[in-house]
Amino acid sequence: MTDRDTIAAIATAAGAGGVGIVRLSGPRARAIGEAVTARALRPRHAHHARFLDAAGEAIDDGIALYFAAPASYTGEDVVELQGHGGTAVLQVLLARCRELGARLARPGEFSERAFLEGRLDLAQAEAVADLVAAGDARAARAARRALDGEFSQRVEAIAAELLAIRVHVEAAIDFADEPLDTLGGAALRARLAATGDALDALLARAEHGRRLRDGLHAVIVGPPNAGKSSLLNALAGSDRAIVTDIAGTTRDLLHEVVRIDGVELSLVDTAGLRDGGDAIEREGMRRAHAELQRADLAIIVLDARDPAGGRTAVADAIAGVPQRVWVHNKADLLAAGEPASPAGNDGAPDATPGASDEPPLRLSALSGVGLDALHARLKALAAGDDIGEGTGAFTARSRHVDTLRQAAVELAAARAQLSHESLDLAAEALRAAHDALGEITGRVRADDLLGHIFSSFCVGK
Ligand SMILES: Nc1nc2c(ncn2[C@@H]2O[C@H](COP(=O)(O)OP(=O)(O)OP(=O)(O)O)[C@@H](O)[C@H]2O)c(=O)[nH]1
Ligand SMILES: [Mg+2]
Repeated sequence: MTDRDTIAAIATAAGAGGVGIVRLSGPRARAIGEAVTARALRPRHAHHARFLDAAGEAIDDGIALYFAAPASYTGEDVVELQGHGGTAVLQVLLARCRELGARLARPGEFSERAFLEGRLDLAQAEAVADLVAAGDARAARAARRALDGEFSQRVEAIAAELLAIRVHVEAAIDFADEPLDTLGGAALRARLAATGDALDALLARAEHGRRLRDGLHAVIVGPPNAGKSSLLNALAGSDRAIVTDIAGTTRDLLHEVVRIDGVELSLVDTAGLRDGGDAIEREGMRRAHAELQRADLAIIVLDARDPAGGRTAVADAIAGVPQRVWVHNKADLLAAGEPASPAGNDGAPDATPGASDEPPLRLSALSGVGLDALHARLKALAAGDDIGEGTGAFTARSRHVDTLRQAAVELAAARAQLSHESLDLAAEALRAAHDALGEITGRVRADDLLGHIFSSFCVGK
């Protein structure tokens, strides 16, 4: 890539630090590094040097490293100047590199070049950003696995299988007079079914990976006055939400990120759901419904003294939410030993949604009694006990989940077409599924995808 320019950026975080790094990549990286240090740079050798300005005055002194293409992060010539980690000194050093012909790198441009040079595929490059941004050790481990290619390899394995199936189907089209079964149709269908299963399994793991990356998105819902805002405050450990005894206090959505033993959870408090209310309250309820559409988890808060009463108000709203935790709040108001509601009505929620949910947790947001059990349940859900650490969880993004889903839809279509002997349509659906998988690793590139992905990176990465 001789027409590429040379980019430079401060690679370390802003602010004072022990060490600060200016990183260069591109055809002139070595020449610029040698001009700054006034010495020849050997590949993979630590040179102690003074970093000089145009007048030959020392800006700083430190270590210069040179990685010759293609054995570098970007696959191009890379130079790292490691000096003292002060904002001003690094800015001066960076300015000197620009004087010598380097251009300021855009966010993510080093990783973008690594992708373009074939050092990383797209999912791996995204994992670099996810590793940098990981908020807890689990997310960091999972991003590391994605960066190591665990996710990409699985995607590519399914893509390779699809390619083989496509070849078979395309070949069969040329023998359109023959029924497919004389051309190995049964084996082909079985192979397609197995690939579909593998894709579904990968989709489930990618879903899990997306939760690891983004944290579980939990929405607190329930009838007015049940104590939703009180529960948000109790989980957040601070008075974030306004709490009053007036039904209809909360009108807007309130977002709060909480950590439970290092596991991240994004919580949203919502307006109580009921019939009627004024215009503002109705808008609040509309927002609550909309937020539930993208929730991983609904935390349904009911008054322990009358849980059945509130349940119907929320039944429709939570129907599409994948997971639910039922909370019977205000347990402190129950007389000692009193069942939470008339006998027989306090077991697992009876409404159709959630028939398989765990039994409700009885607690008091006010006193904190019973919160431990809720913490434990939320932590288990956020950590995704369904897929244990041992099986090698990896991070994934919504983009990956959506694309895998799209591939699964196309694959299902291909299976249906194949059973109707519509080989042309089956081939078309298979191609679409194959292309969708290619978008994950970047083998197939949508035009604006790269810019969109890399612009969210840090500068210098
Ligand atoms: N005794 C008792 N009172 C509680 C408990 N939780 C909340 N409350 C009280 O119940 C009232 C309503 O609490 P909120 O947290 O505002 O209820 P909400 O569900 O957010 O209500 P809306 O925003 O109006 O939908 C307040 O007076 C709280 O102090 C609890 O566990 N025990
Ligand atoms: Mg409220």
